[in-house]
Amino acid sequence: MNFDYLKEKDPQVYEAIKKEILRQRRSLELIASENFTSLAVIRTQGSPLTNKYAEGYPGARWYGGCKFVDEAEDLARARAQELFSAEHANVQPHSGTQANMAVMFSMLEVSDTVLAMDLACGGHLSHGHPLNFSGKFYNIVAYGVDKEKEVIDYEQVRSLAREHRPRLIIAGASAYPRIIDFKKFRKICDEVGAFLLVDMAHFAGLVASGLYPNPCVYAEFVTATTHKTLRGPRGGFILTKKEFAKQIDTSLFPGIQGGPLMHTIAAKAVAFKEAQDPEFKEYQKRIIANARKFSEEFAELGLRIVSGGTDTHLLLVDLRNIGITGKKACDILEEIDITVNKNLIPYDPKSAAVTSGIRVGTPAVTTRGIGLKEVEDISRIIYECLTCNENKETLKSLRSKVSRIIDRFPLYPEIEI
Ligand code: DSN
Repeated sequence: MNFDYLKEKDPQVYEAIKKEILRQRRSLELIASENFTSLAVIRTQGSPLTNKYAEGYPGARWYGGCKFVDEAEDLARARAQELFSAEHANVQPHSGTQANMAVMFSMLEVSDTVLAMDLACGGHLSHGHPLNFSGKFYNIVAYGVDKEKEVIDYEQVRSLAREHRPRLIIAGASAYPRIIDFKKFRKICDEVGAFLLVDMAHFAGLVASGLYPNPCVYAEFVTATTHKTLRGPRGGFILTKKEFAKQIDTSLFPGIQGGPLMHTIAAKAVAFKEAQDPEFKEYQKRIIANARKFSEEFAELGLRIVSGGTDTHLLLVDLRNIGITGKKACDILEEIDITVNKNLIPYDPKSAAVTSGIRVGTPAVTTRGIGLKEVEDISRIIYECLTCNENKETLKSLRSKVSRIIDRFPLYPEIEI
């Protein structure tokens, strides 16, 4: 696979793509929400399916000529339903946020109350940030984590639910390292007559592999993205019970989206098939094992891990005892070609732009083949980088160490650039 045609036709865009491929190759990617898709997914996304307008759903489109994109979307829907034992799938959301928006627009009136996880404790932008549609349209009440244990305080969720009587409760987060007890959420919802929405964007791959409880058993609505642990193309999807299928489909189109991205939907179908392969489960197990190893190694080096560890693909590291902010850590690590993101830790005294912590995730490095031995080495490299007072010589030597690790795990060797 190469980009020679583009090099000739549009050298500027070619250069941007080339530099990004090289950056991905030479970096240790530890952003928990990122991953490297298969070439099959990349090729499908780059196919002429991008040309087709297909507003509507298979068998009921507004345009002619949809016979074959219908086949692709039917495959994606059927595979998603099978993978997650769901009654109905909508694979058209362009992103996780739009999946959440479609659910909220279908079930809520403006100003209705929604109970969701506090962003400062790991919740997501589209679960009620004041600048997001969710925070603007709805009355958001936030639950957090227990201050000491740093895990969801289900008693607090219950008591807030009883006090505020939300129409919708959201479970799911973008920076929560522990398994969420959906059964408890279901019970609380039933007690107060609320719908349950589980946003499984981060852990969808773990759910598909049976390594995380399946929220479809408990929730009326489950939303996700396809590009995180699930390792598919960038996009979203919604799973729901049959009784809500029509409402959800209508809420997404014509409600909030126009023409679906048929090339991406076809690529989602490819990813769902890949996730059905037994090897995918082994891969997901390695993701968790690598995250646990990071957590153990960091703890041994004296760093504090939020909630004391992880059950998933990510961990939060509190950097306060080494006197460095999340923002600074993120910047210095980038100098040695390690990518993470700064992240608030629960009850963080610092702002979201600075933070006291970083979030470390293992889906992408695990895709490259990195295992426990390398994680041990990388943990030490990270620790040394964060504690070397930006010593230029040390950073140079650490960058070489990163490069030597990376060289053993080539990324997209099939792509000539
Ligand atoms: N931005 C994603 C993340 O990093 O978790 C969530 O949408």
